Amino acid sequence: MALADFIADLNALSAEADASFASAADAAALEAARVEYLGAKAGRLKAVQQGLGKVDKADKPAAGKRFNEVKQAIEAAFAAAQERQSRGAVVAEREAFDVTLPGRPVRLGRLHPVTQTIAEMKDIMGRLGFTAVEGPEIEDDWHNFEALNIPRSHPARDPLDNFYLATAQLTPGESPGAKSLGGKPLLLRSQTSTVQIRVMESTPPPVRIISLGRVYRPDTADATHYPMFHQIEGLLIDRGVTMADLKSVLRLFCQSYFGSVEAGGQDVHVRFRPSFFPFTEPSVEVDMSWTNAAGEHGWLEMGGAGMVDPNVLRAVGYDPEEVTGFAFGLGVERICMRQHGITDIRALYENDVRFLEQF
Ligand code: FA5
Repeated sequence: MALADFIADLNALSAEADASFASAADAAALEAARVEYLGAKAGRLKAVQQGLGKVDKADKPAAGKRFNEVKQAIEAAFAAAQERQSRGAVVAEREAFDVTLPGRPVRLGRLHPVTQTIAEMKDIMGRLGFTAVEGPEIEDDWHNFEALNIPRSHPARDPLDNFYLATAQLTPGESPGAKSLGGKPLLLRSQTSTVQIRVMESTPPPVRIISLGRVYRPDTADATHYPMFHQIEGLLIDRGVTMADLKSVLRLFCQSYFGSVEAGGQDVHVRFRPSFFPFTEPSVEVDMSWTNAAGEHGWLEMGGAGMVDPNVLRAVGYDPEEVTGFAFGLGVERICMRQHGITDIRALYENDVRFLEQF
């Protein structure tokens, strides 16, 4: 067989294959064309290859080279046709999009019940003239204990009752707070009373603030305790402040928070029970009366309060002969639970959307 004839056959086949791939209407037609031209057993390229054996010996290298070129060209034409088809399928799908279909509704999230309670508390206390301030959750023992009149020997400072941090890891420069601490022990604050000290250290009297935030204690979790919880701290310092002011503010706070919801317009009462806190003198436990939907009456323990101890005023540079003040610290979760009838504090932190979306 002459080389020219062999090459003419190859060129003709290549042109036919190109046309065939280009005109294949769908994936099935393209596949049929592929089998016709490139099929391993009975493909037409295979048939032309058999002619290679009949080409004159001297022409064989040139014939073989041309054969390989054409084979690659046909394979490339097939791949290109396949690519065109799949791109076309995507476009077709996009064009099939029905713009008249109703959209998928976006599910709105909502604030966590504790966050809602905090916002309501800030709102009520704001109306009573208290400014909300923040304090750090990692504290030194000066603000968490020492300045609050809790001496080194006090059992409240026991490592087993607090989350101390390994201060050795906090070399100066590693954390913004560490530098000024001079290697003093650090802990996750166990109460928001720390913020009283921070505010008084940086502000001359009069002071009228609240602080709401997380505190941490190694308490075993049960229906009313959690190792992380929130407190609302209140502090009022001025000339001539008395326990009567404390009681009035707490009663107004409780009445605003619960009055319309639980008591159905009934008066809300606040009860003080004698207690002890190193940073207040005298100190009290604060209870609030409540009536539930079934008309049952009871007392809810809210937290601690008292008149700021003169030692604390002195520690921050105030003159206890000049000014007096009161402070209180209430558990936010307990109040939130009472409002919504939640009976187990753990439910607030299990992140079960079926529970949380009810509030
Ligand atoms: C204090 O933390 C004082 N700092 C309160 C205070 C402030 C007194 C200012 C005087 C002046 P106490 O440890 O009792 O007090 O905690 C206050 C409230 O936090 C409790 O009444 C309770 O409502 C809540 N509480 C305490 N431990 C937990 C806990 N593990 N889980 C949830 N709530 C808690």
